[in-house]
Amino acid sequence: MLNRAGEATNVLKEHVEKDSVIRIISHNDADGISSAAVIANALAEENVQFHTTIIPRLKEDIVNQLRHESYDLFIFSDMGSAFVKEFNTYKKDVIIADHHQIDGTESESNVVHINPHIFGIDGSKDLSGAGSSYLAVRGLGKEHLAHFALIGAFGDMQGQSGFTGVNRLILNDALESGVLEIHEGLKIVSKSSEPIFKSLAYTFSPPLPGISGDFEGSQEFLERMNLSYGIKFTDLEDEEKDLLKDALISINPDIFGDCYTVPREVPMLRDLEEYSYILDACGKNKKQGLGLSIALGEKGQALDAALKLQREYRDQIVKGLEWVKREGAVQLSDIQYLYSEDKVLKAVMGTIASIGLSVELLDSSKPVIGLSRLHKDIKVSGRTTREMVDRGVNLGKALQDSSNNFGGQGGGHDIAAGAMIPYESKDNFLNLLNEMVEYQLSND
Ligand SMILES: [Mn+2]
Repeated sequence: MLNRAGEATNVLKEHVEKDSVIRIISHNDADGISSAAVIANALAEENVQFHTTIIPRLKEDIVNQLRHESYDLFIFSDMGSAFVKEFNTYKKDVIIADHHQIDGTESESNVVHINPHIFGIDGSKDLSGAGSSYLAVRGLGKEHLAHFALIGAFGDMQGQSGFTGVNRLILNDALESGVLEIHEGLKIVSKSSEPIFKSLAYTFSPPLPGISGDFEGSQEFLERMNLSYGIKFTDLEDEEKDLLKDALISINPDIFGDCYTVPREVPMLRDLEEYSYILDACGKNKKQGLGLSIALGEKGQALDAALKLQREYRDQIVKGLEWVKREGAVQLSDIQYLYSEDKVLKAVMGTIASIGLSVELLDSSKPVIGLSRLHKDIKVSGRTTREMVDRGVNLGKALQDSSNNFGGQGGGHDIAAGAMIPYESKDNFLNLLNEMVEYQLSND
């Protein structure tokens, strides 16, 4: 795997020397934006010209359009592994730095394909797209950019219970280069920018059942301890902080632990996990360019705009979780699903499926399928738990096969995946998916 990344580094070096113009295409989630950031920061430091585009999904028409663009090197990050066959016929060099499931196509000599799955490494937990991207530039002496790989990992829910696999190697790079520090603390968000009841309600990871995503629950929790919920965490007295810490630990011990911080960053971006939430909020609100420019060093107004987006986005998630709490999911024998045509709920469907599982609003013994109607199609987001994956569930495969059956498209990771299906096949699709999950569980 590191050898393969080294091949990519050599290709990059060649193009740096040739003064090539490079095209970067990346995904619009926190991991994808971090992927683009690590590569773009590295190239900018080498004074190379590049052009970055962040897109929600790589599709065949985009792949075939790009081949005609006059760039010397194309880099696809946090996406691309599904299109090796097409890249093989590009007349230019291509680097794929991905971690999604692969189809086994061998790459031709113009393509360097970095993907943990090729090497038997689990791309859903041990390496993110930003991690693959970081490995491609690491050999250019870019260890001081390693934290972007970890921000991407957090974005894809990989660092929340500690980093494993290749992510650990990257963590060591970040610590050794001095860009990152680890210290113990309460892992609640926006300690110095939001009133404490919101800090707690906006803390989704680690999950605080009864508090995460629940303003009322959070206020009641604080009132029971006689803490004034309207002030900021940083304004609490030391003994109040201790009281709060003990009460939170009794709900979820993971709430106290290692915090990963980049001391040279502005306060708002200092915590890696919060940094990933900000990029996520930018991507989800179609402001991926804003996220990328922040990651490339822009501050001031860009940060204010991102903070506003983040607040709106968090309020949408809270609204979504309140809806889940009120309505619950529709149960089939082996899956459960959420369906909405509401604009706000549709935008956060995948997120509330994940958080709904982790804060125990949803039954964790069945995968959750979030369905959002988009005109004639339905966007499908599937989420499950590590326990279900260990019992045989592979949502990436199930969503790919079931959506293909109705002329749709899908795929992703075993634990989290997505698809797009025609609206009219909704019920048949759900029944087929249910059968597939049932089959996966009975045949493991
Ligand atoms: Mn990713």
